[in-house]
Formats: sequence, C-alpha cells, structure tokens
Amino acid sequence: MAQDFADRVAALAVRYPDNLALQAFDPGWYASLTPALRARLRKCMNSGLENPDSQMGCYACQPSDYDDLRPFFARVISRYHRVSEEARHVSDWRLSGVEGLPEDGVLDLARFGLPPLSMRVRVGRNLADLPLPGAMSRADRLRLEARMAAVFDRLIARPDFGGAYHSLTPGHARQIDAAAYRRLVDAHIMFRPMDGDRYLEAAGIAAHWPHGRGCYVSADRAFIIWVGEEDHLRIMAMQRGTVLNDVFDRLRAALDLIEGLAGLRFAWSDDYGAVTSCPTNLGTGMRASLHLPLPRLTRGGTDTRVREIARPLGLSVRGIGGEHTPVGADGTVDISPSARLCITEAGILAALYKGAGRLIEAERAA
Ligand code: DAR
Repeated sequence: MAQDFADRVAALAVRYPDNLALQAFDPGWYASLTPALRARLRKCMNSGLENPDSQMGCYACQPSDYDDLRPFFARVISRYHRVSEEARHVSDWRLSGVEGLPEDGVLDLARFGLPPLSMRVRVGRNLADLPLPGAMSRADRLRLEARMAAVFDRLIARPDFGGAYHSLTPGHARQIDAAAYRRLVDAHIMFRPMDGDRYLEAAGIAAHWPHGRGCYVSADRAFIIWVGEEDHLRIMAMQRGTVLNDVFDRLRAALDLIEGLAGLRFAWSDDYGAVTSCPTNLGTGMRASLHLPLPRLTRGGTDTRVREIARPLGLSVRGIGGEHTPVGADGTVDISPSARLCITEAGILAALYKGAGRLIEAERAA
C-alpha cells in the first residue's frame, strides 16, 4: 500500500513538474511515518493526485497537519511562497509602517484618476476545534453552521454589521431556495456550487454539499461571511469606491469583533499565521482585490498582456467571476497581490494600491 502510493506519486511527478505536492513528496520520509500519518498525508495530497494539473496539489485536512507533516508542508510552502523553510509569518494591519504610501495614509485610487471600482478584502479563517473542511463529517459541517448562528445573532443586533444569514442546508430555519441562491451568486455575494469543482471534490472539501453552507450578508451588502466554503469562514468587506482603507478597516473591525464571540477561536500557527485549508492562503489568509477596467491591455478578450505586466508587480489576475473565469466583456479583470505569507496585511493592501497605479499607467500608454 505505502509503496503503491509512492510509486503512483513518482510516476505522476515525472509528468507534472509544476505540481508542488508531487515534487515535494519524499518516499523515504513517507515510509518512515506511522500508518496513521501516512493516511493523513495521502488525504492531504489526494486532490493533487486526482488532478495532477494542480499548482499546489494539496490541502491540509486537520489544523495540526502543518505541524504533524511539517517536512512535506514546509517544502511546498517554501517553494510556493518563495520563503525559506524556516520563515515565520508576522501579521500587522498598521499602514503607518509601510513605505511608499501617501503621507495621510489614505489609499485613494482617485489619485490615479480612477473612478469608483469594486474593492474587496477577505480573509480565510478556520475554527481551532474542528477538522478543516477536507476532513469534516456532515455533523461537523452542521456543527460549524450552528456555532456561527450564535455569532450572527450578535452581528444582527449591531447597526454597523446588522444583516441576515442565508443557509443552503436543507431544513435549516434560514434556508433559501434555488432562485434566491442563484441571485446571491450572480450578485457576487454567495460562493458558487462546490460540487462541480474537481479540486475541492477530490480534497473532500466539497463533500456533503450543500449541508452546512451559507453566507451572512450585512444590510448594506458590504460585509459578508461565507460559511463552509474552502475554509470554515471567508470574512470579507466589499464596496464600490476608491478608498481602499474603507474595506480594509471594516474587515479588521469585524475580525476584532468576531473572534471571541460565542467562544470562537481561530486556528493559528506560530510559524504560518492563520491556518487555512490551502497552503497558498497561509499567513494572512488575505486576498485584497480590485475589478480594474483594462480594455486596451485585454484587447481580444485575453489577459496575457495584463499578466505580463502584473507578475513583476506581484499581482495575480483573474476573471471577474473568480478563479478560473474569463476576462469581463468590457475588459475588466480582477487583480490582487499574490503574496499571503511573510507579508503583512498592510503590505498586501499597499501592494494592491501601488499595483493598480502601475497597471492603469500601462493601460493609458497602450
Ligand atoms: N486547485 C488548487 C488551487 C490552489 C490555489 N487556489 C485556491 N486555494 N482556491 C491547486 O493546487 O492548483
């Protein structure tokens, strides 16, 4: 069994050099593990074996996987995030210490002549006392949703975060129907169905769909918490505007409020910061993004030119429908700093602000 798995990994690793998990696998170390740890590693790697075209090729399934399977995860983390295997993440939301920002600390995109744009900042968080989504039972998923109900009750009572929870769980008191769900997805408020995502299916993260899934939405639709997607929680602030601080500060206020409510404690690693399902999100767990209209640079409906300019700026480019979606019809793309680990939250926001300025400059020169 152990040798079969090692042989399977070796055969795929030759054909898929970009799959970090396959490349990081060490058969000698794997053979030295206890049967229980070997089984845990196989589960973490399953998505990358079933989908060898994966970039990362693995997901953690227990909060302790990053520690208990450290030699493997330290290698994939180091190679993906381009940090040393001994790197330690430090979080910091204070913009004051970041160089190259406006004196007043206001990251206003209007300074680049940009109109109000769709701005969004989100973090992934997982509860410390539950398995990660890849290893949750249906009961775990319902337990997560029930734990969050107590938190939402407190948010609903507040003028700054008041709203409502919408559940996909059959029979849930707040269950919404298919039409309402589709409307929330089309409004970019709710996440898309997970049972069609081959990576998440193979990782066990999409299991028991749609049980234990839902989203909390504030009355102004500018504060959202996804429950039961790739991480237990995706907590995000979004709005149309030009001042990035607005979404950044609101998210920070929400996190300060939520952690501790109803005994909630987030999974945290001394080395890797916020513990997330996918190693690509470790550290801050933060994705700060903008929908930026770049019709000249995306002429022909392709984002190749944008990617060439964005990559050296440390920015990744997506379609406006999320990961693996096309450029918007009007040439709008979703841009966001790629870095998550060994960069501060403030550093991510600064990279987005400066990167947007450079991209719009290139657009005007195209
Ligand atoms: N399919 C996974 C995606 C990794 C990054 N995106 C996430 N976590 N949503 C891969 O290994 O390519």
